[in-house]
Amino acid sequence: MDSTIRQRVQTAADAAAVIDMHTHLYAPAFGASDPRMQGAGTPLLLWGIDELLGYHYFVDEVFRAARLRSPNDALDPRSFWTMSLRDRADLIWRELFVERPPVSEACVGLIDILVSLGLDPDERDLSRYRKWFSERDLEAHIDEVMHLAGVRRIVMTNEPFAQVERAKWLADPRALRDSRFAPVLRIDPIVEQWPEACRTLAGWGYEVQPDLSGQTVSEVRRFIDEWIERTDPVYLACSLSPGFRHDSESEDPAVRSFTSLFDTCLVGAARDHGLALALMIGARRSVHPEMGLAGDSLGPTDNAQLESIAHAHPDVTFLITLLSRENQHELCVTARKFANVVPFGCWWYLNTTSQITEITRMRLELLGTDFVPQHSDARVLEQLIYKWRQSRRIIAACVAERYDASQTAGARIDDRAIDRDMQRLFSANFEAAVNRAFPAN
Ligand code: FIX
Ligand code: ZN
Repeated sequence: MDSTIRQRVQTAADAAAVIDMHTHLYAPAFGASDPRMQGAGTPLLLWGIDELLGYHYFVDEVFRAARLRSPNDALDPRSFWTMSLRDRADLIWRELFVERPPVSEACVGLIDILVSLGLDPDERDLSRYRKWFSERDLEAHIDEVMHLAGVRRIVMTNEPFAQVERAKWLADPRALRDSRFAPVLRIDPIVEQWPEACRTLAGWGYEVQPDLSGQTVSEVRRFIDEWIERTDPVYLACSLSPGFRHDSESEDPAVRSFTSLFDTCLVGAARDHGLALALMIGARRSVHPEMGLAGDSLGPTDNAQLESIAHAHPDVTFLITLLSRENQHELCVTARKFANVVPFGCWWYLNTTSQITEITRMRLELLGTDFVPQHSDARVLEQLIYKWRQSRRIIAACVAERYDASQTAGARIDDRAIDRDMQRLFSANFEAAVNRAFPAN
């Protein structure tokens, strides 16, 4: 490949400020963890070495590592969760970073974070890191992390069914505003756990019935409308299990009720408020319940369901990410058929070097540059650094390959076009999909 094109694309990618369209990070006003308190309270914005090591991507890794290293003394999930965050972090550091070289994607990512922050990644224990983080000023630290990651907006995942978060929004929504963070209204329980959501909504005073009779559908809409008003989200979101079925004629009452709530309440609200709807499909939750957040697995979904949704609602934009590798090619084809489908990100188990490379190549070949190549899904602030450095590098390399092919065929690619494409991939395609501009802070 022409090495100058590779360099030109990397330079443009490095200069492009990212809108990170899906994270689990929160503005500090929601309550932040305190590196000096190691896990006390129920903070929403997580940061610091103990939270980084407590990340659920390390939790499943540490169980495997500990068992293979010492089969007769395997770690038990129940006792693991009775340990303090600090003790869990010590254990994970020892097993995954001291006893062996860090190799997995998440392990290499943590090394990248430490080095980027100017720390020596070769410490035997965490004391120096703990001291370093405890001396940071959170506000300045957020700015520095965003600068290192090249991120100009962090899109949150705001969940009105989560008690701690709900209380914050009910108390004072204006106090939660922070120009670095953008809200998203995520309402999985309405479609994924309707009987339970129905009880909760009834407890909050909405006139809802499990069989959707009476005022139920309009009351669910009232709930969503109120939360749109309260949060001013940049899009609506929900996650669906891989086996979801969208069929208003189904003989299965649960499928009919899902379809009715989905079409009337979620899509209806998106349409009426001019919002895009993001669907994150494919997580099989709690296959190993004792593992907590690390207990979720995945499965392939039936793309025909997605196509029926996209066809039924041509006036609504659907931002789609699928968790199973097996679904990625089909999603590109679905997006070619339905311009209201915008594939985004390489989600969770796909956020690895090999999978980002494979998926981004495929998307560029089938969709040109009309998609949103990545989101970080960061749960701990500093993860923005490694997730975006790595994705930027891979996405730039994949785009450079396509320019190289284009040049070989005879096209001329100038620097302005490269800059424009990088802007589109890292921010403008998302802005177009949600029909909103996010000026630099
Ligand atoms: O549903 C989601 O948004 C998932 O991304 C998370 O629930 C998951 O735990 C995660 O953090 C994946 O990266
Ligand atoms: Zn997520």
